Amino acid sequence: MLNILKNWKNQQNAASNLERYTKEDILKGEIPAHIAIIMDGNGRWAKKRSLPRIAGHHEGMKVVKRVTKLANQLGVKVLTLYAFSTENWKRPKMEVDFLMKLPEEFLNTYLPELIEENVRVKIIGDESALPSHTYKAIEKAVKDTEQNDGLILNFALNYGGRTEIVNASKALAEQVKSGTLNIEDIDEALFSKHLMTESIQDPELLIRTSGEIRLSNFMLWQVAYSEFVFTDVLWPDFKEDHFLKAVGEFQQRGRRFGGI
Ligand code: V07
Repeated sequence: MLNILKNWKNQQNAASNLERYTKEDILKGEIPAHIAIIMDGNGRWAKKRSLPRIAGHHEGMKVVKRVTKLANQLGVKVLTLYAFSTENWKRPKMEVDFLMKLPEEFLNTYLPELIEENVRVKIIGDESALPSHTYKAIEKAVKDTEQNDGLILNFALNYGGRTEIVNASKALAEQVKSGTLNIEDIDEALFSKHLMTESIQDPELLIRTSGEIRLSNFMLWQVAYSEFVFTDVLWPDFKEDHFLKAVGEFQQRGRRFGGI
């Protein structure tokens, strides 16, 4: 009985924000193996400071490195970050051009450290449509980190969730048409293998920053059973404390998969 009361009290403290989660606290609980993040609020962060939107994107890039380092220290296996959606091409050309230079700047600055930290870089999304300078830098990073078996830093770049599902359907339809696959053998496991995440497990935790409460076409299939944590913090302000708090919130939730 005493334990029940203690647990209840701990939960109340955590829920009421009284408690600051430390890395040590978080490491005592279940660490989500895969965390996905919609890094929103870069433009708004810049606007608040009367800076151009690109200044927000640039600041956001630095946060990517900090969060990657902490996720790796916590023992997270996969960190998927929504860096550029298929809809983002509609932004002003100048902003798109700037965004397409960020992967190179990020890798020029941080790739040696990522290698040091045993991080493996992966990409989901249609890379073929990226400018060749962007594509080449990313491919080099993917290749240079192929042997690393620490955290997988998975960037969603020119990614769209519906297109991903449509493409998986097309691939399976082709196999049925050519007689190499029976319709009866299509199940969720096989379908999953034809998504761009392939062998990567589904995220247990999805975080979206900046107060927007929607999915925006991100990992539609994969987040079927994920816990969602939404925070008002803008991505460039999202620091270690906020990341620990999101994981702490995940740890407080009872995960049931529709069972009891
Ligand atoms: C981008 C910074 C983070 C906030 C969200 C938008 C702006 C890192 C990358 C990146 C991508 C691939 C890669 C290495 C780094 C990136 C874009 C935008 C397009 F291999 N941050 N970041 N790519 N932002």
